[in-house]
Amino acid sequence: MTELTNELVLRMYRTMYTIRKFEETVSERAGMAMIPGFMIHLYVGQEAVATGVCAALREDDYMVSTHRGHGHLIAKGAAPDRMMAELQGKETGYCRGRGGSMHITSVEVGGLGANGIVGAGLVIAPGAALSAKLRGTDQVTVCFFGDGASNQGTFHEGLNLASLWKLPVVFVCENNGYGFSTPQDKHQPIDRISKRAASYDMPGITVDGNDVLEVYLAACWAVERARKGEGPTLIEAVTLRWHGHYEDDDDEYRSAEEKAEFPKHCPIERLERDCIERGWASTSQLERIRSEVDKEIEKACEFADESPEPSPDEDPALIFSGGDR
Ligand SMILES: Cc1ncc(C[n+]2csc(CCOP(=O)(O)OP(=O)(O)O)c2C)c(N)n1
Ligand SMILES: [Mg+2]
Repeated sequence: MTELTNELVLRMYRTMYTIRKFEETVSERAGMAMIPGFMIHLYVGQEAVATGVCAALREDDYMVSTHRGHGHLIAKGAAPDRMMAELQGKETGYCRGRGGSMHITSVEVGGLGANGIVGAGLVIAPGAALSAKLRGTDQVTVCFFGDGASNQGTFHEGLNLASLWKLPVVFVCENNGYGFSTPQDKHQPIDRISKRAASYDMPGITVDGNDVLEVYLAACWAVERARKGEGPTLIEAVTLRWHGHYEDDDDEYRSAEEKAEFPKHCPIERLERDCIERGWASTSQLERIRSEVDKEIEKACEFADESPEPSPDEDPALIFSGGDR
């Protein structure tokens, strides 16, 4: 699983670029009022975290997401066309247009839901892991959450119980340095969130969240521990959120100088450099992947645009029960 083959590295490159392209397209479409809902939180800049972590998972493993969840779901295997349709509120979307950006879910790929409640996933993930344990499967649950969420009471509840019961969870804190407009040093007294693992008697590690290979290797280690019944791990992935907290955020709490630094840490360009330097892929191979993805996202937009709106007459109870009440 841990072995870095050319095929795996290129798959991760494709995933990161797909997330970037999807999110940039969503940003454009949000600007054109094509995405209903009042807050769209984008994952641009953080692609290496979801990609590296989900590459370490099996298809039947679970993943619990956040309000910034598009990248998580794509990395877990969701199709961009059904995702775009969901964000545009169309009947062909993953939740038939009723979930939208902040509640998009695809159980078929192991996604247990994006969530508008900060920190909610920290108590959902141990539940999913407990279910796997009781059913005697070796499925692992990954729980993504932010630095802001690490101050919620659910952080304590989730990590405490998961450790006590040795549940197969990998807690992945995406430390992008901000909880909305509040910088990390104004919302918690520590620098490294991974330090908190010690009080739950679980391993805590900090990785460079802009380096997909480092994220992947750490995730493989944590997933393997969880699968073997050795319990949870806390991984802190230090990363950067390039866009505002949400698409209409004026983002004035960050200086122009600070924002100008972001592209220098681009996880996609970083992997491109690694690929060339280590001979994993040529420039033209990478270009081909990018143009294939560009076409895929174009098609996803066409699919979403041409899909029907949900009918307001339909019984909501039928929708939420999957139609077989
Ligand atoms: C329980 C709860 N409190 C507050 C909010 C409002 N809110 C939405 S996102 C957010 C910041 C979350 O920061 P972080 O966990 O670091 O995630 P990031 O947005 O940086 O990805 C806040 C306070 C909320 N949605 N839910
Ligand atoms: Mg944050």
